Amino acid sequence: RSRVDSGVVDVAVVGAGFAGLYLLHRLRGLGLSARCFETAPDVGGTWYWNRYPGARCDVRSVDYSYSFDEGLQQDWDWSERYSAQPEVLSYLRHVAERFDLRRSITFRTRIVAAHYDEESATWTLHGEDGERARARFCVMATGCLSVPKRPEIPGLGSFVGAVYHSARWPEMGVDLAGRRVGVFGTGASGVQMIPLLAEQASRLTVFQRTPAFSLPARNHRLEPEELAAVKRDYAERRRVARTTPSGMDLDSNPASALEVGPARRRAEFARRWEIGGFSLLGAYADLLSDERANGAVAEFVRERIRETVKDPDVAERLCPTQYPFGTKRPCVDTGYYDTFNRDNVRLVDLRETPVEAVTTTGVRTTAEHHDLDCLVLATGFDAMTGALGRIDVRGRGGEPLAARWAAGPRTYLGLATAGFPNLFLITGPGSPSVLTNMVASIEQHVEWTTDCIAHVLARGGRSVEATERAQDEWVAHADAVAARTLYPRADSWYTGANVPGKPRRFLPYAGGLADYAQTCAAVAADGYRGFRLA
Ligand code: NA7
Repeated sequence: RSRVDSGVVDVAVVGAGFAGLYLLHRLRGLGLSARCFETAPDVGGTWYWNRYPGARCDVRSVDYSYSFDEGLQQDWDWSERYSAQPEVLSYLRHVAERFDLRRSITFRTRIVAAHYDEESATWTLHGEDGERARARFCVMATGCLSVPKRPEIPGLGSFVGAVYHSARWPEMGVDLAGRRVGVFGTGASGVQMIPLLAEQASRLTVFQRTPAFSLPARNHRLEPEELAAVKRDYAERRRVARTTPSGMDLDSNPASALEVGPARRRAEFARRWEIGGFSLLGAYADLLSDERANGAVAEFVRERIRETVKDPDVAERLCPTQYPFGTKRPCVDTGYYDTFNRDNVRLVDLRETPVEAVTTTGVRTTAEHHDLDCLVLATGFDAMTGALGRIDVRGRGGEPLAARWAAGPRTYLGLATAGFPNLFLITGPGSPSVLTNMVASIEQHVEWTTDCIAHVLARGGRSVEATERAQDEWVAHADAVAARTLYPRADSWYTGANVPGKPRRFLPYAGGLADYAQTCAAVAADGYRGFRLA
């Protein structure tokens, strides 16, 4: 904190996760001064906070990593196909050391306000403890899943045992041996931790509101030969990834699922189920746009659940039917469905027996009282807009961002928003980000944003701002693209439906990373079309 610069830097960056770290590196390379502010005492962002048992990436580590530096990708050895949180965090610490980034980061500083002053064309950032910093540009690298969401359950505060949220898991870990544990949430976090909680707890009660579609990770240690093969061809692998909608090579089949008969379709689904991870998503081009194609893959997954879970009643309750397959990001698990064959695990279906209240000693549903020693909340996040919404951002004329976005966020390309000059968002609403390999999206955003800033400064410009018109067009385009898919049908954090009172909008851009990146490049090549440069 003592190192807060009282002068004006070129760029202020908020957040020191994957996005913030690369921003610092790139800005330095462009000869610009930058200061980054981070709430946590260390780098890592989402990988700093999410320490729950089983936390790991759902994109292969060799792809869920920076591509910008050949030396880095050659030197770093991932130990597993999907690395666990401690390894991803070590990687980000390594990146911070390797590129000497820590000296530009002010840790333990939560930014609570960012105000633009038109006269000086600068942003002033305010920290929670009175810190102040001024910068010509402000880049929000605040993350899409960084504000944990607790469930609205009456009595939660009265529970006498410990309550842990997945995204605020204690650094020391938690000893659950011999304890009766209840877990709320069967999204990605719940699905990853439930098998491990079941191994530790004397009894595990899973309170499920909506079942997830979960795909087998087929996680394994990466043998030296496998890793060497990736590294031999790393540049090409990255190049191919950048041509895909998801920022990772899923060996996507351009054909429709309806072009082939049921037997061939099933064989293709089965082949990809064996490969594991998101491979199934690439089976046919219309899985996320055609109801019948989607119905076929959804039923295939439900068959795998019924095949794995021995009690048919439990299996049926674990089968998702409430939303199309893939319209919530599928989970990638190790042993999730098998866990429900254990004697010490019980599934409570909250659609049948809703929770009435958390009591001092457990959870009371409409059917019974469950005595518990400890509660785990894997109940997700106020996603995509949550972190930004907690900062008092004011643009031209002192206008608050919250007012502008009262009916839902509006951006141009997910990167900028009209009325807020010199403000950029990394993986903001209206960008493909959360539908893709996040690191690939982050790299594209960081490169575009820093190039734009460098362009403005090189021309002696003071400010750059998205026009209302370009923003309206982008929002209309993003809505039209989403409407051609099944995505908007799910109640999820993609639509804001998991946060009471949040306006319902499909938040990410469903047009895919490759096409989106091309659009962004064309905008830049056209002299930053849709932006007003002053
Ligand atoms: P998610 O995917 O938002 O999952 C949250 C889960 O918590 C989901 O199953 C919710 O059920 C459940 N939930 C939320 N509130 C309640 C209440 N009040 N009662 C019962 N159950 C509740 O968050 P995750 O952390 O798992 O994953 C987020 C992303 O991180 C993931 O998509 C990956 O990209 C990485 P619901 O579906 O709302 O009925």
